[in-house]
Amino acid sequence: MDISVVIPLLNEADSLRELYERIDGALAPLGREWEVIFINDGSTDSSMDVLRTLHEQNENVTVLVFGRNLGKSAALSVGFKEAAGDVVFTMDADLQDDPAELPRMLEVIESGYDLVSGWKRERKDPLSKRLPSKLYNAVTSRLSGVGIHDMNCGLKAYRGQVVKTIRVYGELHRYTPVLAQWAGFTVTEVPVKHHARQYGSSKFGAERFLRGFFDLLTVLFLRRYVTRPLHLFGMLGALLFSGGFLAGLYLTVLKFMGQAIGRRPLLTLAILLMVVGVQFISLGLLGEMVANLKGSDISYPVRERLGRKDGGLGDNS
Ligand SMILES: Nc1nc2c(ncn2[C@@H]2O[C@H](COP(=O)(O)OP(=O)(O)OP(=O)(O)O)[C@@H](O)[C@H]2O)c(=O)[nH]1
Ligand SMILES: [Mg+2]
Repeated sequence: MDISVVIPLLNEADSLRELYERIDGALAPLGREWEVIFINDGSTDSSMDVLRTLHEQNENVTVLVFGRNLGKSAALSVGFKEAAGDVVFTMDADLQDDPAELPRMLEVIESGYDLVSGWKRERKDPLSKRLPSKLYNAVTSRLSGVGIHDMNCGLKAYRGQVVKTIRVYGELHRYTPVLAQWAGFTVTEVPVKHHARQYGSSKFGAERFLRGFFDLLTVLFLRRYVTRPLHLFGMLGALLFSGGFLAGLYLTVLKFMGQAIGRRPLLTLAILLMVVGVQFISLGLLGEMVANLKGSDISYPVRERLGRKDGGLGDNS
């Protein structure tokens, strides 16, 4: 299979047929083998009827159905597992992403990149959405070190190996470029057309930005400290504890020199710092226990593998 298009959706009945037809219009002329994988994530409208018909009429349509709404990350995750393409696209189901962009993104992948992210340079969204999004993207790109403008664009292209390597769960679908770059894949972006929503309604409100930042914290933490939590918490704890210890020492000296220290605010601070310091260190040790328990399960992304020619043990090609 050359190309897979993975489409997670929630209540987009009015868009689906047109979406498929336009993907067909964009990919059929390429003369490649392609498939579309819809993931119906607990839709309550007539999306399922439309998908059933599409599946009956077209051999290259796969539909995966969740019994209830599990979220976009979960949908992408099963879609990625199902995808057989050398190149895997993701796109929104609401026709805001333009299927006509697919061939161009394919070219960029084939020119040697592992992930190409769409960049909605001219967004057809209200200012109330564009502004926070700008801020969000600036911070994310700063902290993650992945220099793209539009992290959360639904339209992306991946080399097949990328989607089999990165693990998308929780709400980490916003950060696939970060996950991919950290796994050693090359990431770039291309400006794409963006259309205003025609049918149906928006599913993500302003709360997405807050959640997004929590997820960024997760991503940053996981990347640096998942195998060595004591390095973070121990360092913090040691710092706080030493501060408290020094203050306490200072007060002890004063006490021996005959001063009363019982009413000094510094005494309270010294005690607070030492207690919190010890707690941070304990937290780090607990983290180490967790890391140790799952130590053998942590998977390190193997970028490439030149195995034995006879296809010996472990050849998973
Ligand atoms: N699998 C899954 N897909 C979802 C969920 N929520 C939204 N989607 C899909 O994700 C895509 C983007 O959602 P939208 O609601 O269009 O978000 P948006 O584009 O930022 O908002 P609008 O500009 O108002 O459309 C659409 O294809 C939705 O069908 C969900 O809970 N699960
Ligand atoms: Mg949309």
